[in-house]
Amino acid sequence: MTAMEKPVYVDEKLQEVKQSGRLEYRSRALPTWCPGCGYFSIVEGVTAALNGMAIPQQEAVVLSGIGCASRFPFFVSTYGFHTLHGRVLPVATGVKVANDKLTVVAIGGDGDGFAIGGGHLPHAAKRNVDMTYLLFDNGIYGLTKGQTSPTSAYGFRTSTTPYENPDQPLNPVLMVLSYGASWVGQAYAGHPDHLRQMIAAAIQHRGFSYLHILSPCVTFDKTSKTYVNLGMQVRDLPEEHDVTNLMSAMHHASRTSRPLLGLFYRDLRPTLGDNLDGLVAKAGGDK
Ligand SMILES: Cc1ncc(C[n+]2csc(CCOP(=O)(O)OP(=O)(O)O)c2C)c(N)n1
Ligand code: SF4
Repeated sequence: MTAMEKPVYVDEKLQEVKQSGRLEYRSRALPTWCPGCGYFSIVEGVTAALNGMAIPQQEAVVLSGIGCASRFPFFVSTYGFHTLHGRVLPVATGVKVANDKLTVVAIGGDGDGFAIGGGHLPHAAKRNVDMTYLLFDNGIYGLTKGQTSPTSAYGFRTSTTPYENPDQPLNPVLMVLSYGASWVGQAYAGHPDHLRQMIAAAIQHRGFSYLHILSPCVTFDKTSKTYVNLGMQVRDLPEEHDVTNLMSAMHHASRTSRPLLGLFYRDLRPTLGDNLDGLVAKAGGDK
């Protein structure tokens, strides 16, 4: 496979691999997340998507920041590692620039990606680095035992906001659309089939794909983004939504009381790798 071609997800391929008992991409390490954590369905989704796309294991790299979400690389048998808190995107960009053939998946939580790491996302998006960023949004800092995060709901009580969160939450999907990401989608850990399809579609996209995944923290959030509440709130993007229409995507993203699931926006344009190749050619060098 060359850097220009992207692997295609085929459901039959996944079923075939499952029946043969050769399911790859599962590491021997069992996830250490709390029972019921939404992240379990994300690891299933990523494993299934990579198997269904038949990406050679040695060509996949999964990187993360720090947090419960960021434990992820331990649970898949690809290359990969924890970077620093909030710093997954610059490291993932470096990996992709060093070897354009790799399928690069970056992972982090809402604290990792939108608090300490919030400055990196606009640059990865506008550069159109050919990689996938899976953002696990539980609206809380799970690993450090339940503090308010940038996506915590207004009025949410946590150890750092015992009298209610006085801040409005960020709107990550709207932000990433405005940053110029070339693929933006939203999924929910409680809808595993749709989640798997969205993960596969994000990885298949040639360019910077951002998948926002709503996922309950069952240990530190008993009242806000629970399975019951999210299950009642989420709904699909309207069928008539045109995924090439940025204004329509932003309009739908701004309606946050009922989070919409599906593909908001897709744009095919040169990636960072394409642009760097162009520069090398102009300078008269070899790739
Ligand atoms: C530089 C630095 N600052 C703070 C921390 C402490 N810390 C570790 S994880 C984390 C937040 C995790 O929240 P999130 O990214 O939402 O992931 P979750 O644990 O909810 O999956 C913080 C503040 C750290 N590890 N490094
Ligand atoms: S603390 Fe929350 S986010 Fe972390 S593993 Fe447990 S349920 Fe999941």
